[in-house]
Amino acid sequence: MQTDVISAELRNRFEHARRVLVLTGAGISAESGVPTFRGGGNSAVWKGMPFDVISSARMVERDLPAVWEWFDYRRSLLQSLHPNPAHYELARWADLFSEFTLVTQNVDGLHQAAGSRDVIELHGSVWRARCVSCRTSYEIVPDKQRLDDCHGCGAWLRPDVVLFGEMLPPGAFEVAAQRAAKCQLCFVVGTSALVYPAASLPEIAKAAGAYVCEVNPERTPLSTICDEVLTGKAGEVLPLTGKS
Ligand code: BJW
Repeated sequence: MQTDVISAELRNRFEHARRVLVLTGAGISAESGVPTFRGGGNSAVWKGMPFDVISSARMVERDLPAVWEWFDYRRSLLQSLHPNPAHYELARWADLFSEFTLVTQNVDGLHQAAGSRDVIELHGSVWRARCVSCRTSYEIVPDKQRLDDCHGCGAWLRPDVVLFGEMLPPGAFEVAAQRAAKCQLCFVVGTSALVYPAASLPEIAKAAGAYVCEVNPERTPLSTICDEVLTGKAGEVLPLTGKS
């Protein structure tokens, strides 16, 4: 990847922007070895079930143990994986702008592992469990047995992730949308931009006058509204922006 993929216009905006928002998706973790859901013409499948079946509110009601098995498997994969240069670059960006907002759809915790703070997790985290009744949240610690039941009320625990047909965590999207409406520069990194309301954030930013830039090896439905599309892998493209 050549450094000239970053236009002079983008370099200039990156140099002078004060409020920057980045929305990330599964593609930013692909170079760490985390499988994406879609992309490359394929869709993730678990034991013959498409991911939008196993990762659905309906499946939590019908077969919570199967849902746990799917997320236990994903956590076991993550234990041996590490952040990649894209995660580290975004962690660095927090110190470059007066207001930097990192919004992720990812549930893998790799932004935090790279040092990012105050990450807005729109779709929750595989590293937490949540009570189906009182919503108490429990951290899941690597190599330690996770709890099955809530200490407080005794109800079942479920993965603290946002499945299809479920509401996002209270306030998370609202804060992200406010920041999107105020940002001057918006990056959309490694997302197929098919899942809403997350995919509306760059649309909000664009409508409010921000310069919107996509980083993805493939085009997405958002590509047409972006001011710039950087075709490539996040771990190769993001470190080229060049502000220090
Ligand atoms: C690289 C790369 C590299 C590869 N570098 N890039 C408006 C219209 C239509 C429908 C709706 C709507 N509003 C809401 C809906 C319903 C639904 C929805 O959006 N459906 C659409 C799919 C049609 N949304 C919801 O249900 C949401 N809830 C909601 O809206 O609540 C209100 C409500 C409730 C009830 C009824 C109605 C409304 C919740 C969505 C939750 C999504 N959950 C999941 C699963 C999380 C748990 C788990 O991990 O299993 O979140 S689905 C899955 O998709 C996961 C992801 O976060 C999400 C987005 O995927 P992402 O990140 O974009 O990944 P991929 O795999 O799709 O794409 C990877 C990309 O990376 C590709 O483009 C590659 O090219 C690229 N890539 N390598 C850079 N190296």
